[in-house]
Amino acid sequence: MTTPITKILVANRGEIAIRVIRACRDAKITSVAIYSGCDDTAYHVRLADEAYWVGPAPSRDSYLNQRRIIEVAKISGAQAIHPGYGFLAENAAFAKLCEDSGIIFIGPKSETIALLGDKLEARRTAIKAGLPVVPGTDFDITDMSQVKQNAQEIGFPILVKAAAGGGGKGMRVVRADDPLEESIASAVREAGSAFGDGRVYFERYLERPRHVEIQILADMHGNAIHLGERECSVQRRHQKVIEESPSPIMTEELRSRMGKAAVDIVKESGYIGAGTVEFLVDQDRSFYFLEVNTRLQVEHPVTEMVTGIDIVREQFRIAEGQELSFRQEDVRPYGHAIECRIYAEDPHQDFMPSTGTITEYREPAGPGIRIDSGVLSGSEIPIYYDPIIAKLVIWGRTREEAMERTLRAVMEYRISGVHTTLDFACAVMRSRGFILGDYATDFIDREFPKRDFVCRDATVEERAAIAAILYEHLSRHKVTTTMARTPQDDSGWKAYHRARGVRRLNGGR
Ligand code: MV4
Repeated sequence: MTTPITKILVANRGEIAIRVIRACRDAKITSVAIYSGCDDTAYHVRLADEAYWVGPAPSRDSYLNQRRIIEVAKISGAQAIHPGYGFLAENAAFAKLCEDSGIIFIGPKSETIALLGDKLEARRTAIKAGLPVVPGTDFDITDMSQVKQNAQEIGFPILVKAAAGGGGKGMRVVRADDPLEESIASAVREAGSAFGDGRVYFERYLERPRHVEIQILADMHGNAIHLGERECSVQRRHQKVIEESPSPIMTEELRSRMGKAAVDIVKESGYIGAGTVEFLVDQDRSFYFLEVNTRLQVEHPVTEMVTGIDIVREQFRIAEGQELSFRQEDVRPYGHAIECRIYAEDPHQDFMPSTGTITEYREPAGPGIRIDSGVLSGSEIPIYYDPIIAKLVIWGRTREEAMERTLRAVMEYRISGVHTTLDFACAVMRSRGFILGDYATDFIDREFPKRDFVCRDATVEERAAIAAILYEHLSRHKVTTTMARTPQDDSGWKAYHRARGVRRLNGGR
């Protein structure tokens, strides 16, 4: 039984709202945007077929305003809601509200979101499905008299995780000589105040793992397949910064074992939709289940670039009740993709958020380049939301080609008015660890302990501006140089070209 979807409400903003609106247009589905008080001229609003105001700028009044969003879906006649990522994407109560209102939530069933959102339940489900898990407890630690014995059985260092946590929230490393009971008690208190749920469990702490995740798709007819992996070890405070596929450590054999494990937990949990199964991979390439993300992820384009599959389009098909349009054997990754997340943050100031107006915005282009961006020249970066500006996604036949193109694209990218993480992406592409593919979750601390990210080379225009200023300075101070002012020449460009002239005539760059 299929329900054709002709109109979708996109309950998000920025680049991901635009990504989903584009998929709607490709599928000939009418798109409905929602926007907050500070987003009335935002690009996602302009691109959608219709747009509705949902509340003032703060998220909880607008993009998290569940009742109002359901009301807009009803008023506009949208049969389905796509939540994007963040905001309401993994909110089981919202998925339930959609189900109860007769609106299709484009994502797994509310009960699946609730099950897998509890990290301890997810771990139990993984164990039941036969996935490898890090040695640890499959129950929450409430009985303090058992703590010591549990910890000793697992072996130090242990990692205390909050059942209600996830994505790195509510974790604490406890080493052999730390005061055990006190550490647990304070982890429980922290989890209680952060999540309203103080349940914690133990895992052995792996010291330098890689973070590798498997994209999966499952339909309502019992078909479940995987689309290979994404390597996400370049992270900063549990925020991914650069992702790539294939993982530099992947082999055909490991991929097929990890892919099977991902499909196994999907089947065990009755999962329907697109999702991601996260794993830690040890130095000896042993892999362990971590958690399941029940949403479309920021980094999904990396997989789209190597598989040629439009994951959002597949989400629509699954939500309509159609069967997946291909089988596991039809998925054949080709080439290599790298994603750089471009944030409005200053990498030279500890990644401090940088808000304001984008005064100049120019994207790179060329072979293998895809940019999912949420801004235009003149766009404001508000303080209220995730500061992602764009995702630069690069494809090449080989990892080397993808890295070369990434570096070239980063150099070409021009964003003025706010600080961005472009310099950081450049530094990563030039780093030893990344070039060799030899990196783990401690990459940033190991490679850049002093946070001394090498800047991009100045672009041609920037060099011309520098030359013009230097030229002006030298002429005012009557310094005689080869760039001294001549009567008919008041252009920095000419000075710049003259300074480079000899090499140019010789055919150099
Ligand atoms: C771990 C771990 C080491 N050992 N679990 C962080 C995010 C959350 N999904 C789980 N995380 C980790 N779990 C065990 N048993 C190390 C991390 C971890 C991490 C994982 C992926 C990417 C970056 C990370 C950075 C610090 C810690």
